[in-house]
Amino acid sequence: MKIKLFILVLLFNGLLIASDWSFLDVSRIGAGQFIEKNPQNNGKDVVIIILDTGVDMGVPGLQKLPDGEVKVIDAQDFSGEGDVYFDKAEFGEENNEKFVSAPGNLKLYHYDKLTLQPVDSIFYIGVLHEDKFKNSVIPDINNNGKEDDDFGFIVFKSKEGWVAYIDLDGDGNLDDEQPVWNYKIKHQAIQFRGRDKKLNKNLATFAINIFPDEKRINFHYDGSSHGTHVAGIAAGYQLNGQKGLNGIAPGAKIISLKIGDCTLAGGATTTGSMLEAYEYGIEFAKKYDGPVVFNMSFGIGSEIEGQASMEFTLDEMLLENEKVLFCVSAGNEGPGISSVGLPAAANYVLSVGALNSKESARDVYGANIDQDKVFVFSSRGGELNKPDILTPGSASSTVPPFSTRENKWGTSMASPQATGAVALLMSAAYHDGLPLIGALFKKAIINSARPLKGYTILDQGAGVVFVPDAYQYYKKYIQRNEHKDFVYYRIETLSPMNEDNPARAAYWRLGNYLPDKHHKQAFKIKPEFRDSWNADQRNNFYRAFDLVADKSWIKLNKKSTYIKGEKPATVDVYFDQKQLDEPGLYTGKITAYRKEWSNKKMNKEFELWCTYVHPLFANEQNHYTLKSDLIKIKPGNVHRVFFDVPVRATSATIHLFTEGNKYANIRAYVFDPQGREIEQFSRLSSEYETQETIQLTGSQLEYGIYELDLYADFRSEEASYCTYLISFSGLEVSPNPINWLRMKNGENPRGTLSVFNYFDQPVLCQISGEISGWSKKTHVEDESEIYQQDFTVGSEVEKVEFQIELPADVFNLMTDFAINIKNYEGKILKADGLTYRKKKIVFIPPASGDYYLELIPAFASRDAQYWTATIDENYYLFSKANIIGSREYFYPKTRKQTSFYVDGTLPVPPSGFRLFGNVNLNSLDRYRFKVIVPVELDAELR
Ligand SMILES: [Ca+2]
Ligand SMILES: [Ca+2]
Ligand SMILES: [Ca+2]
Repeated sequence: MKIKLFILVLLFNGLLIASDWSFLDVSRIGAGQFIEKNPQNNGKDVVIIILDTGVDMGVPGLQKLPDGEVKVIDAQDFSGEGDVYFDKAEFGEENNEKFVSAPGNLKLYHYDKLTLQPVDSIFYIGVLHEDKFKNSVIPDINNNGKEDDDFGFIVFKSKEGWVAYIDLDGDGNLDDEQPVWNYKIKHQAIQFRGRDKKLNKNLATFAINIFPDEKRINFHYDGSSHGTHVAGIAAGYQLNGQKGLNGIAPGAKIISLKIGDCTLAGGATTTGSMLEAYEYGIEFAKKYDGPVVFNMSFGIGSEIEGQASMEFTLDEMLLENEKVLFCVSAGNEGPGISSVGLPAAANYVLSVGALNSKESARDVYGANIDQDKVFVFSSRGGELNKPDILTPGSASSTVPPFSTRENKWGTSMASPQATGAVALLMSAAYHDGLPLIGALFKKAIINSARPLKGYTILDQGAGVVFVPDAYQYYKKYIQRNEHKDFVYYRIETLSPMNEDNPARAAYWRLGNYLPDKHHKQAFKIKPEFRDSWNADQRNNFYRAFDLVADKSWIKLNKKSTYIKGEKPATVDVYFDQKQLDEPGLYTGKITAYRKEWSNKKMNKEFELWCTYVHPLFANEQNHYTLKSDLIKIKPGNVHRVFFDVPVRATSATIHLFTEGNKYANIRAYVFDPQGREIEQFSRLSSEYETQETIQLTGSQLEYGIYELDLYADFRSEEASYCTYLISFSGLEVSPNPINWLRMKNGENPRGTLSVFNYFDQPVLCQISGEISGWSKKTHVEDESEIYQQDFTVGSEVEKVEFQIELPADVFNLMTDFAINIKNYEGKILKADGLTYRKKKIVFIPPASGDYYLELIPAFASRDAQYWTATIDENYYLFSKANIIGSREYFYPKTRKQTSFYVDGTLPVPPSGFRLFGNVNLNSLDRYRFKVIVPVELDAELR
């Protein structure tokens, strides 16, 4: 009977509801089916709080709820982007026309003709200069062809409260304008306008908030389209005016909390903006008599997994506010493992990875994949038991009118799917009179998720969300009173990869070593009690679990365990090395079920994740060369290769080859031992690039296990084939760096090198190089909100490269770190930001002249904003001085001296700078490698 009903529902859905709209897929997670069955549980009475770049409440799809009421009920800006300050106005009169004015030239006429007047005769006046938007994508906010309009406004306290009149058409008159209130009072969406009505199109929507105590008004808007897109996925209703084209929870209301400044790259957060937005949202949730869920499609890379300041704060907030739940995008730093971002690594948030569903792949991208895939970019777990789940990570959704990018992919698109799912569950629970517990919604979603075949837990967590099942689980949890006795679990275990910081999963990526019988790995499972529990409840807490490992190589010291009071349970494990002989990635988990119930997936309490990376080893037996057989990769799949960097290796070269006439459309990614991508774009194609080489040397090569990921584009029609060969060299060069040249009048500058070949193969190398230009290193210690460094580019300079590096523990305090290069008109010529603690930025100046570099750290909290960094600036000259060396054999285990000279004269660097360049040892044998030795010449050392 049940099976029949299920089929009927599916057919019914197919005919009538939004499941056909695969551009914004609401079927894959069962949201469409859920609403079809319970139309009142469509998110109604739930408020979704969106922390993003702002939400454009004027676009079709975000204007109203199914019952006709307004959808976006509040809009606040914590980024400071839309702040404008005002002052007390003066009064004047000209040709019998009254005006108020501000110091400077601004005059606003006809204040006396407004319907509302101040209770105390005091007007405040300010001006929004269009110039403020010069670094945004809409520098002409009223579309009149000019980018220097001024929009004056007045603010005063009327008998109905604080109100503003804004000269939206910039004509200096106020009597053609309407009174505007704080957005949440009357939900007024406003637009600036030119005076030619035909040009009043594609305008962004603004909302205001007045802060009289600070003499500040804020203009909230979405200048990037990211937040509007996210809002449409979570809760859009009749997108583009189309009946049936909805987001996941069309009945939910939205609050937009803007944390990203759209004039910074990627809409970066600013100091405190994320935290203040969460605090505002929590205050709202406390007062609101209904369910609240947060979405944050924001984040950066994790340097020390799960140990960032913002992550601790989010976990604390969830412990204190058990009604709510935060959904966070896992990050787009995949497909390497150990790449889940900050703050998605927070323990108690729901971290969401991105699914590429068959239907969306077909209808949005015209791709025919054989099954649902995890999107290649989706961040993966490692030291962390994250991501939690998957939801579709691509969509065509709402965007502001000025934007044409309605199609986007990213975990940013997946997170609002999960948020919408939570909203549906909360809406149903609320209408059914059930208690609302964020952690139990999370548990229901995770336990009912459906794993995707062919993927590890590090790729997908529990798998794909399925709302109808999640609701059955939630009801069951409430029925057995889990809302009264649930606890949070904090899992701690040692991770040697994480130095002295505890990890949340067993993660072994250290070559051959792994926990064995004699050196077991201890997991501690600590209960974290709800703030509302008293001492007795804490002391008397007792809970017992059955432990079940899903892989036979995971060996447990016990079959069950318990927690009593605050004392953690401990579980020791080791890995059976005999079963881990083949190189590759091994993942498995131990699931803990409540002892009093059956070992069904509904009763999962927590999981202990185990990972062992068995790399390929290069050594004398294989002549430090790793060679693959033919590899076949289906469209949308990733083939992972882990390789260990042998001791004494000074370069690693990855060669990729297509095979005969076989098809290939492959993108290669390389991740360092910490899971950070090495930025070297590499594509292998049977049509164009039939061979590719990736060189790792110098600072890009460290000891440890690298991950090479070969990804076949999901839009390909057929499988891709390739082979790889990875070769290492053991040429140790001294001095390193080269910091001295012999200078003699009438002779070329000369240098000498000593080379020792540690490996077992003779190599023939051509020595060459260049003096590229001049450079300077600056150590920054700063506390200001913006750090500025001026620089001058002469006509001899081709490009400037900045390398910015922060200590890991400093990076951990941040939510973003924006980087701008500006000219002295304040125009941003290059905008970027840190994903991890290091980044290289190349600036090609449009002309010689003066510029400045701006570093804008965004700290999680407003206290403790001290930071340090180093900045290397390298000026590359148009005319480089070539370094000429000889061709040399380097025999195994022997040292050899060789020399080189600079062809021509050395450039003269400005004072305070030194010359830089490099000497390369290019091997001439079949598998070319390159050892790069930096040259750094101080003026006095030449
Ligand atoms: Ca304009
Ligand atoms: Ca006007
Ligand atoms: Ca990592």
